[in-house]
Amino acid sequence: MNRPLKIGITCYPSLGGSGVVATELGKLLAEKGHEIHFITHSMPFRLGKFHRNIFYHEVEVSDYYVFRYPPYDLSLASKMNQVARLQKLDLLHVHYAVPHAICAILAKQMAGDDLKVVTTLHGTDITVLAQDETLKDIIRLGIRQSDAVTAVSRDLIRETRELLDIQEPIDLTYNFVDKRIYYPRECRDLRREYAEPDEKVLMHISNFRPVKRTADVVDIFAKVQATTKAKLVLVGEGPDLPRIQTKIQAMGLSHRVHFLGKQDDVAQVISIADLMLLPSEKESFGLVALEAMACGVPTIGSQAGGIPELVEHGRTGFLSPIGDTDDMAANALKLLTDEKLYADFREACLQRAHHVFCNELITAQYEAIYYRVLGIK
Ligand code: GMT
Repeated sequence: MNRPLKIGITCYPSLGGSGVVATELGKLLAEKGHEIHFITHSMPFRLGKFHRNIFYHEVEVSDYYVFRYPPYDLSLASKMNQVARLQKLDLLHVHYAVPHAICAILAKQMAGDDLKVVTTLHGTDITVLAQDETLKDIIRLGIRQSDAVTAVSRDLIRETRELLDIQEPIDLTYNFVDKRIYYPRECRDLRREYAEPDEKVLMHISNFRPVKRTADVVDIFAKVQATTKAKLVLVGEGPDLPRIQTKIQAMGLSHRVHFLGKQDDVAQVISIADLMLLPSEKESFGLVALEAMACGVPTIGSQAGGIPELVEHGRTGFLSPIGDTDDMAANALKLLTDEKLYADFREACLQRAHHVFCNELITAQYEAIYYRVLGIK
């Protein structure tokens, strides 16, 4: 084995799939003997208990009275530089291009060229922010100046090239699940709290932002429950949630829907589901569909972004054009009413999640990238 590395990781610690992937990656790298330094504005929410080899450095932002806007980006860059020098970091691995890649580039300018920068693109940093003319050039700079750039799907690589005219290589590193955490859990008691034994459970987990098309989730469910006894379990919070609650009430479906709010241990919750719904408008990967897959739960979703790279249509789920809730509901019913078909899909889900998107494989890909940028053979 090559020598253990000292790696600084920056991510959005309290938010979404990118924070989850960055934190889980840090934990796995630490288990393999690398020294991991999280440099973030608060403790990453999935970090949990004490881990040997993992350190947390909080970014404090100056609130000096002349600043109209506290300069978080500059404080982060300074902290990255400080930690890099004091801890003799080999590299900074930043998740999300803005502002993290730019801050890392600044830190590298302060710390010296030996400090390498690896940037992972997760989706909205490109698919939404790179369309904003005020941010486009700075995102392009962050990508071009990084020593390596990775993206979580082929589709995201394609979109990055198209939107930002990037010619430099971008490594494909799919997201992963830790199979020690995501597997079909025994959940009979928990399931009984949400559904009768003869009812199917459809689930949606997200940040309830417009790109998730949560109104489609409700429409799919409404069509499914018209012919099959079913419950809908909604997990997460976000700006569209109140609108969705109103819609559910107006459709007379309140007694069939459970709102669980934000949950940390989604592995436990997912295991009660028969189907995961992911009808997004944009989705560079769709981590939740992978988490579901690893628990043996097929996804009914849209063909957006990177979802087709993850969910094999007709094997581990069914994908339809964005907004086609009739087709999505028909696919859901096809699976829910055919026990043999469902069992085949479930088995295919477990195989695919544990073999194609497993933690060992993807962690090793990241390690190979680190050694490559450091020139270690
Ligand atoms: O889903 C979100 O909007 C949150 C966002 C994030 O920054 O965590 O998710 C993005 O990164 C995830 C992890 O790589 C991907 O699984 C999501 O598909 C991606 N979201 C979008 O592309 C909309």
